[in-house]
Amino acid sequence: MALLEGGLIGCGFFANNHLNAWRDLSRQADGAAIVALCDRDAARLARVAAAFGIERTYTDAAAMFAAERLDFVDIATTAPTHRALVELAAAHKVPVICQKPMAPTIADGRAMVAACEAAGVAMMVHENFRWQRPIMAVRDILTSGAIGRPFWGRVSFRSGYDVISGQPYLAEGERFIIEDLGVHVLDTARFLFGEVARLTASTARVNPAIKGEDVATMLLVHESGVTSIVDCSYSSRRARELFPEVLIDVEGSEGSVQLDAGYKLTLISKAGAETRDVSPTLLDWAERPWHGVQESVLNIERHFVATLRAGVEPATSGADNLKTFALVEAAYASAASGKTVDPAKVA
Ligand code: NAD
Ligand code: 89V
Repeated sequence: MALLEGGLIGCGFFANNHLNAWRDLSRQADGAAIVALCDRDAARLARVAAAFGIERTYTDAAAMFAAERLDFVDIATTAPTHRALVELAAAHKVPVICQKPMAPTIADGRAMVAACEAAGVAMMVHENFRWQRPIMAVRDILTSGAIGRPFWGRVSFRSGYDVISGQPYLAEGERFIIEDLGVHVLDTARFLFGEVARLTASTARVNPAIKGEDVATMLLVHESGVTSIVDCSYSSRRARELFPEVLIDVEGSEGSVQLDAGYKLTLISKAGAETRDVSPTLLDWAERPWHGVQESVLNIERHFVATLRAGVEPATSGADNLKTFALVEAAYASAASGKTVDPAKVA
């Protein structure tokens, strides 16, 4: 079986993880390889191309699409460029995996999905948190029925980690934590508890050196009957720094499951109490504390390739991710108005 051949656009901070994971997948018979690289910063492009041994390079995405016959494109630029690049890929009938957040506005996100649908190409959003091993372990327990019918949950990310030093653009936007990190935890809540009927949010900016909010607390009422609390902070000074761990707590009619610090999972069910270590794998190119996120990049890319080969919709397709985007918009609207918002009514 031939490897699928892709191009990658955007050789910045996070792209190393994409490229390391693609290199792992190029060693699988049914995997994929990146054969062309693009970044508008020529020096950075040359550095990354040399590091990964990729010879075909472009400083202009349109030139890459014109010259290459790609099976897919991986877009690893920041959100303001996503719509134009996804529309370019659609115009060339090239399937896309595009980093989160999908776009600066939900209108842009809808246009991106429409462009790919009209072109008949797959579009997946690189929403990788639900591909983290510990989060998948919680979901497996919920779907197994071990805790009965879930009725309450909490998905929590609280950290004082200096994420701005690696990603300085995060300090500059009117929006910060809900758009950048909250999108992951809101997607995790959807993944675990299903679609959301109502959402209420409160936000704060604690760090004066950034423009947007760095703390958010959200109350979600899910269509399944679960009520969940989704909270995130980059201004938490705590005894133990947990970046980038997501902690999860779920209660059900027959038991409960908790994902605690240090990737410790505790299951209470009719069978009794059980504790498991659900630590992510430390891949040979990964480094702590990022290893869980890095493993999820490999998992999501593997899923994308499998769905392309099978011709089926990926789990976090563009259409699916619009539902998570609606939660982000609902959270900002609720925080601004002080009212509860129905995500289905987000304009
Ligand atoms: P970055 O600014 O470090 O890198 C972006 C790169 O894209 C830069 O090298 C820039 O020159 C290039 N670029 C921008 N527009 C371009 C264009 N039109 N054509 C060619 N090159 C272009 O950004 P980053 O921190 O690597 O983040 C990239 C994306 O990854 C963001 O959307 C961010 O939210 C996301 N991200 C996701 C995770 C995750 O866990 N899923 C983690 C970190 C970052
Ligand atoms: O950029 C991001 O997606 C961040 C993190 C660094 C935690 O992955 O949320």
